[in-house]
Amino acid sequence: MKNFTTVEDVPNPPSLIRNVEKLIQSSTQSNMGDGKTLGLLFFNPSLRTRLSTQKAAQNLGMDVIVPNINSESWNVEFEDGTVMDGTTQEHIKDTIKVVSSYCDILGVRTFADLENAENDYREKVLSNFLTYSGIPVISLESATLHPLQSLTDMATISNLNIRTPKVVLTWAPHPSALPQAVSNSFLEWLPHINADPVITHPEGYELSEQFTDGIEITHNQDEAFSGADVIYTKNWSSFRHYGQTPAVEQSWTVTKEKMNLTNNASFMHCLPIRRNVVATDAVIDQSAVYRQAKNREFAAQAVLYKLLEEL
Ligand code: SN0
Repeated sequence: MKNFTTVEDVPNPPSLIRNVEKLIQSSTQSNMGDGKTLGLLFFNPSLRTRLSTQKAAQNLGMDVIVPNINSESWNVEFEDGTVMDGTTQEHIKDTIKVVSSYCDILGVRTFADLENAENDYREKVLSNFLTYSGIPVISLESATLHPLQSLTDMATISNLNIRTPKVVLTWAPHPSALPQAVSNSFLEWLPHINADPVITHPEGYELSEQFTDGIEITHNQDEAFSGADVIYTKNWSSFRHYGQTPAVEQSWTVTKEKMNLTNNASFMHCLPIRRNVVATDAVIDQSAVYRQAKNREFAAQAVLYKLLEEL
């Protein structure tokens, strides 16, 4: 494996998912990463991704450097050919070339601007890292995908040991516009485990067909929840009316009453979660979210291991 930015970078996704499951069942450490340095660059906030990836690197004996790029560094210019006589001081190309010269693997969290679908979906910022770093790149969430989260989610679902679980991806409310990255990525990885997927969202919140092709979609959340084994909850803004948040009539908040329609389903969410907006306290407090968050460490460890093997 050369990079980890999409499931398409992974030669054998089921095998990588199994490696994460093995670490979930029995965590291990190794000296595979001795003398190697992981750099982590965050252009958007992070708690779990940052800490779990640092911890994973430590488990493999790596050193980690995490520059605070937003507040303690120069303002980064992302546009090519700009006359930089304004507020930006350093071009992204230069940042990448310099930071990668200190590292063996580079992780980066970019962001969706949610204004121009074309820019986001061609991964305008992340693609610079693939072009200029010269070392393996791990996506710590990009404009349109979050592969470390999805790898975690697949292993967490597989680890439930349900033969073909009914897995529901449900839209839920949120006070601001969020990217489609977590949901796109979840759908991109799902074919690599045994699952019977259903997507439910209000009209106007269709995801890109690139990710939903062939999957059952219903606007009736109750119907989707019926008999479900996993309720994977996420808000996203509209893809078609890019970044917009059209009004929704009925309540899509995940409640105890809705969870009662399921087959005692595990409630999953990538966190951070807006309590009593996305789901109620009662749902979150009895959910799989903390297990899921812990499993982020094992997903990052399995990915780093694979990249280290090929250095
Ligand atoms: C991010 C997202 O992609 O939806 C990160 C998820 C791992 N979530 C948020 O930005 C939540 C922000 C908020 O206002 O609650």
